[in-house]
Amino acid sequence: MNSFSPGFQGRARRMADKLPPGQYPTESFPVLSAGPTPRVPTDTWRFTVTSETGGTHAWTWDEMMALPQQETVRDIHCVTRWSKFDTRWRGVPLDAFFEDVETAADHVVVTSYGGYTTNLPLEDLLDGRAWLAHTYDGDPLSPEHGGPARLLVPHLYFWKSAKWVRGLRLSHEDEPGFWESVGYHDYGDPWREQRNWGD
Ligand SMILES: Nc1nc2c(c(=O)[nH]1)N[C@H]1C(S)=C(S)[C@@H](COP(=O)(O)O)O[C@H]1N2
Ligand SMILES: [Mo]
Repeated sequence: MNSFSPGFQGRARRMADKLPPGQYPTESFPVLSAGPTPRVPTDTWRFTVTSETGGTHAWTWDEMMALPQQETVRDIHCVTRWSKFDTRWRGVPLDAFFEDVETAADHVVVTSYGGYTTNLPLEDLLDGRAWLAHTYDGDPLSPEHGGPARLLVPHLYFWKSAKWVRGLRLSHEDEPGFWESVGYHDYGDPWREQRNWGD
């Protein structure tokens, strides 16, 4: 008897198709934080979108939770080479926060409680490609993984998914964030292996 059933090979092939170059799959959920874990109570939590002209929109926790919620199951890819398949999140697609925002800017700097920043093209946050996530695998997102709420931008390396997210600042200029200013790739597409400057 063949030691690999067709079912196993089919599953292995599907897994390989899900794995970007240079990555390995993991079942665990590593914690990667550049500093201490901030504790952000939901009663003082705010999420703000600031346009390039300085206009600000802000949401309290309750206002954010009253927006249309979505569950999404995604693969995530860390530049330190682990990938985790089929992670299950609940949160608000970022499109909802831009409904009343007038902007001509193309770039966003994401800011976090604790001081972390990361930069993205605005279009990568829209059209259902990014979420403000507050629930992981059915439970409130733990502080270590960015609770009460983090960004989820699964199509880019996971350093773009800012934990303890506080706001988005729109800009005409592309301003590098925390990791991008010390050598990480400006965009960070895992399928093109954009790990570092010049990749
Ligand atoms: N605020 C903040 N967000 C962050 C980080 C961080 O240090 N601070 N690390 C980034 C990196 S490098 C990765 S790989 C992921 C890790 O998320 P996890 O700890 O939930 O696995 O968060 C990203 N978001
Ligand atoms: Mo990372």
